[in-house]
Amino acid sequence: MLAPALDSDTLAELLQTIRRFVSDRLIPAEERVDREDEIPDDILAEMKAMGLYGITIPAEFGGLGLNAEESVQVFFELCRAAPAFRSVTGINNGLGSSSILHDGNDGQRAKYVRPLATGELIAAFCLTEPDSGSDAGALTTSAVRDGDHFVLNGTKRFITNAPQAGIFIVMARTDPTKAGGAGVSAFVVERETPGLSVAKPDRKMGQKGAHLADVIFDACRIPASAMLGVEGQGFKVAMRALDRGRIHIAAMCVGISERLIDEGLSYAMARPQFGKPIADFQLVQAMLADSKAETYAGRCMVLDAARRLDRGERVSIEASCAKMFASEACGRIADRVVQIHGGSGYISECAAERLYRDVRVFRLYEGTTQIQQLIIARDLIKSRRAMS
Ligand code: COS
Repeated sequence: MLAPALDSDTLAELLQTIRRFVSDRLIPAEERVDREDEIPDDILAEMKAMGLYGITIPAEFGGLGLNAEESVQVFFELCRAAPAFRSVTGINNGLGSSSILHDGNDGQRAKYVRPLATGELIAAFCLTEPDSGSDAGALTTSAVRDGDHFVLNGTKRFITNAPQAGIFIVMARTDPTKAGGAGVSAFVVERETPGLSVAKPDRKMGQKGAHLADVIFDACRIPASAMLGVEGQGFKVAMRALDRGRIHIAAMCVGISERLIDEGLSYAMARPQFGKPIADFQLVQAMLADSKAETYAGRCMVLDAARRLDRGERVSIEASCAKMFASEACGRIADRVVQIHGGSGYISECAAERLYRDVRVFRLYEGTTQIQQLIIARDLIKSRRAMS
């Protein structure tokens, strides 16, 4: 059981501080970040000073040390701003630090986790490849042992924060005779390692200011001590990290859905048509009500999944349910909020237009909706078979 780090008053105070920071600093910067495709350095510095790179990282490593239930409440607040602000801190709080904390050794934890918590070091998580996306077990990046080293060759694709990252969690095949996830090992690779290069960032639909790029390994020689966990178990390292990460994505969807509802409500109450605010029309009210109900359901799912994680349960089903539901709902809500804005919602100065583009990726990354469906069904069938 991972106990809460804060008493309820201190948590409420922290959430209030983040809510103010989001309203005063992040939301006013959104339009500029979208236009310039860069988050200003002063905002990144404030986020570091507030501990937002280490929300989930234990206090002994310099993080805020929040348990999962507390962390998702922080994400609900933080993610009322454009998701790029959370994405730049996301791998430090999620896939990157959690792989090292849960599967790394003491030396790896001592070396990497503290600078991840402060944001001095940025992590990237390298699973996807040009020919291996949903079928993550088909990855072909190879890690061939050479004495007390491994030599990495291959390309990783769509790697969030690759342009800024100082360390890369890399899943690579150490045993080419084994198919699928078996034969895959995980490594922590430092950016300065010869043979590692990062391509030009990809241009993309939304989440401007958060960057992704290919990471290329060309005869990249790393010490064998860079392995995370046990040889041949790297696929499971990635899957366990994704179980936790998907709860975070679902929490982001809930936060941004709340924001979208605020935007829709403000516009509907201020915009008169046919002699009264459009909020007084029942067809508009139905869109707001459905959006609120779906967001509330997503919030309950995220909190339940987080509590189970804190109790040490395996949460593959709950994480996939929450990620699938909250990301699909968020897509519907963004669409409704553009609809409420009418033509104004199609204009780039409008927050609804930006957020509509930003949230599309939630149904794609850390596993598409269809992959979440496969995981839920796989685990249901597996547990029924185990009972019979
Ligand atoms: N926790 C622990 N172990 C897990 C696990 C989890 N969440 N999920 C799978 N495993 C284990 C399985 O138990 C199995 O172990 P054994 O071989 O010892 O029985 C092994 O890993 C292989 O699992 P499985 O057979 O389910 O693997 P598949 O190749 O069929 O994987 C999915 C299928 C779809 C689950 C996987 O490829 C996936 O998650 N794809 C999406 C990847 C993704 O999200 N990419 C986004 C990029 S990262 S930002």
